[in-house]
Amino acid sequence: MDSTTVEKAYELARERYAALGVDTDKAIDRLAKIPISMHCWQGDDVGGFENPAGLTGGGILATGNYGGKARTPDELRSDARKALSLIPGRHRFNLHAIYLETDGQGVERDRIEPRHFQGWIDWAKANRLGLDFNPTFFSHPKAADGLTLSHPDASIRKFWIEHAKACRRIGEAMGKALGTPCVTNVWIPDGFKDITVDRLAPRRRLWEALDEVFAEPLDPACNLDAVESKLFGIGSETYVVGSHEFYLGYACQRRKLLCLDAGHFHPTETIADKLSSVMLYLDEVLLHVSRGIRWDSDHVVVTTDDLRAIAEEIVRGGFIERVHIGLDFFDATINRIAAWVIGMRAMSAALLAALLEPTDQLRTLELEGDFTGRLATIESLKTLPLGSVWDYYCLKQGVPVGVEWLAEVRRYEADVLAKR
Ligand code: RNT
Ligand code: ZN
Repeated sequence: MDSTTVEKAYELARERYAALGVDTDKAIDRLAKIPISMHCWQGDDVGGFENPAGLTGGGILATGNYGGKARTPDELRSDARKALSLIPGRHRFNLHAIYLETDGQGVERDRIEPRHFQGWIDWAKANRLGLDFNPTFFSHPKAADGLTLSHPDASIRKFWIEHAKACRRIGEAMGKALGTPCVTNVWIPDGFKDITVDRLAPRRRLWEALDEVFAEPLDPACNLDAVESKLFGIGSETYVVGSHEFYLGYACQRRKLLCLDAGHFHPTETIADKLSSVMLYLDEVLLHVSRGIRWDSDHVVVTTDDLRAIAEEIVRGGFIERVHIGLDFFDATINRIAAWVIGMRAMSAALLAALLEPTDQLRTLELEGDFTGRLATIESLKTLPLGSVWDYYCLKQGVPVGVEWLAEVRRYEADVLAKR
């Protein structure tokens, strides 16, 4: 797209929004400062580098066999860099413990150290990225029962507690090295497939295990702890130990970040509505922006009403500084770099749409009880020239406009991915 066309369209859009009292220049400046944490696991179907066989032992499942997935840390870094070069803004990268680098040595998960992530830290520093982190409680023989931190066997619990403690220290090291706090997020797959008699004991065990995990105080300037709930999983359809109520209570009681994953609730339940409630009780939250389809919680993020609503709630509530936005999906049926670009760009564009809303005007209508005016105005906003502002933002950020980024992904696919 030639830049004059983009600029001309932007000038008109700017006037259109100005008439509603919205400053488009301000909106794009604000947007440029909102980091989104791009998850490493879209790049290799949650395989990691611990085990050459990739994903084992259940707990999480990626479907599809699209060619060219990253097989080594260097390949994953190269793919992620390619994706980030096509996404406007300055972002973060979100790692799982299984993405460690050990020079071929087997290192058990309760023994991992910051040095196993030095390659990632150096890469993040060179690329001016913040890092976020996750202990990996799946794809492991000690998770084969479908239970980890809530396992009735104390020695298995202990193993996972030590893993989580090691991960917090790694998160701390990442945050310290990069000068921006690492959000270390705990998600466990624990649950039961069928009718569960004692729903209390596993939760009590999880509660106690978490207290051990978090016993060591860490500087919040380096590491922030988050806990993530889920409604059900494949193989844990009847009972999930770490339910929403469980972690909401835990996060409030222990002052942790609550992680809300968009795919982890009933299909008509949206995390957008939860923000204004949980933010009354919590200092900060983590979002796993995802897209649930039937039983799958992890389709590539695209522009849906739900995504728009999440962004609106973040902006309307004044929560930009208190909400850590991360993506969480994995689709192995399409080009993995494209999946990243599509999701990251959709999240950014949704934030832009929210920043361009004449919220005060809508609030006034609502306060005055003019619900007719509220609905009519909201509807009219939907056809405003958001795309012209978005294109201009991409141009200013030096990334391709429209779907032009896809040509670059295809080039990379032919030159690099096809040779793997
Ligand atoms: C699983 C959770 C979790 C994972 C990642 C890989 O249902 O959403 O966040 O997707 O940790
Ligand atoms: Zn998640």
